[in-house]
Amino acid sequence: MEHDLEKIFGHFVTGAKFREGDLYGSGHIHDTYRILTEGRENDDYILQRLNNKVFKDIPRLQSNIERVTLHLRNKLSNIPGSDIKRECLTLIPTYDNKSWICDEKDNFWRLYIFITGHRSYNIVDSTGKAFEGGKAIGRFQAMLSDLPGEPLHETIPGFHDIEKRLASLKDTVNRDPVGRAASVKAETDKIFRREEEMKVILKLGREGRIPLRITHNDTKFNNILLDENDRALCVIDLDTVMPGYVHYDFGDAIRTAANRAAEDESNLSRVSMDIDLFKAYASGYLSETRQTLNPAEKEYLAFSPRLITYTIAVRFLTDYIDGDNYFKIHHENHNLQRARAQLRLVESMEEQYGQMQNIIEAILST
Ligand code: ADP
Ligand code: GN1
Ligand code: MG
Repeated sequence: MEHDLEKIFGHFVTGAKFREGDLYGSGHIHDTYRILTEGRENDDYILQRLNNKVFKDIPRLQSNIERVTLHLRNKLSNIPGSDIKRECLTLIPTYDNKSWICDEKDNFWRLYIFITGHRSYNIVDSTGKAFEGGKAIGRFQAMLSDLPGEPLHETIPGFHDIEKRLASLKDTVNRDPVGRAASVKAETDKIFRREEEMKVILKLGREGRIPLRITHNDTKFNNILLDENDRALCVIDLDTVMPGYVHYDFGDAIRTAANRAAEDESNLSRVSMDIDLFKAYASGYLSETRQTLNPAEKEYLAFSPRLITYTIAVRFLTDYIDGDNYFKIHHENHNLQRARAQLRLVESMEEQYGQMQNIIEAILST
C-alpha cells in the first residue's frame, strides 16, 4: 500500500478502530478511500488525499467547506426529522482541531463520515431520479443563500470562465507540449466555431443582469447522493462551492443527468440528451427556485447545458493536448474520448434547443 491509511486515519478524532481502507467512487480529482471500522455501532468514513495541484490553497479550501457544512447543519437542525449525518457532509477534526492534515510527504488529507445507504449514479435512467437531483441542487442553493460572513474563497479562479478556458486551450495548442495538437484539429474546429455564442452568460454577468450567488459548480450527477428510495439525500463534493451563476449548476447537472450515455462514451451514436430527463430535472430544480430566480436567470437556463457541456469539452481537450495533467485518466486517449463525447452531446442539445426553451417556459407558466 502506497499510503499508510491506518496511520493517517489515526490523526482524526473518531473513537473508532480502523479495519480496512480501499479506493472508492469514480471522482476525477482526489484519491478517495472508504475506511471501514470495527464495531457495528461505529461510523465508516471517507478519507481523501486532496489534489493540491488542482486546489492550490488547501487551508482556504477547507475553510470554505467548514463554513458551508456548518451552515447546512444549522439549517437542517431546524427541520424536524432531518438526518444530519446523511443529509450533510460531516468533516472530522484532527487532534489539533483542524479539518485536514499534511503528512510527512506533503500530502493533504481530510476525513468525512461515510453516508450510509446512499445511491450514486453516473448515468440516470429514470425521470424520478432526475427530478430528485434537481430538487437537491435547488434546495442546496436556497439553503446557502444566506451564508453569513465574507464571500467564500474562489478555490479555482475563473473555474467556469469560458473566455479563460478558451484562452488556455489556444495557449496549449500553440505550445503543443506533447505533439498532439495536429491530431485534434477536427475537435478544435468544432470548439472555435462556437466561441462567440458561448460568452453570453459572462456578458449577462458583466451587464449586471444575472447575480453571482453561492453555487456548487460541480453538479455532476454522481455528486448528488440519493437514498435507498432514490429520493434526494445529500449534495457532496463541496470543493468548488463559491460565487457563481446558477447556470453553471443547472448546465452541469443536465450534462450528466440527461445524457443517455456515459461521460466518456466511445460509441458516439449512443450519446444524446434525453428531453424527458431534461424536463424532469428542470421541474425538480424549479420547484425549489422559481421564486428566487430573476427573469434573465430563467431566460438563459435552457442555454446553460450547452455552455457547460462545451466548457467541459474544452477542458478535456485542453488536458489531452497538455499531456493529461489535470483529470485522472484510465487509458491513453481517455481525455480525447471524453472531449469527443461531450462535443457530440453539445450537438444533441443544439438539435433540441427549441424544445428545451419551450419546456422551461411551460414549467414556469404553470
Ligand atoms: P472528486 O472531487 O474526486 O470527485 P468526491 O468528493 O466527489 O471527489 O468523492 C468521490 C466519490 O466518493 C463520490 O463520487 C462518492 O461516490 C464518494 N463519496 C465522497 N464523499 C462521500 C461520503 N461522505 N459518503 C459516501 N460517499 C462519498
Ligand atoms: C471533475 O471532482 P469531480 O470528478 O466530481 C471536475 C469537474 C468536471 C468533472 C468532469 C474540481 O469533477 O469540473 O466537470 O470532473 N472537478 C474539478 O467529469 O475540476
Ligand atoms: Mg466528485
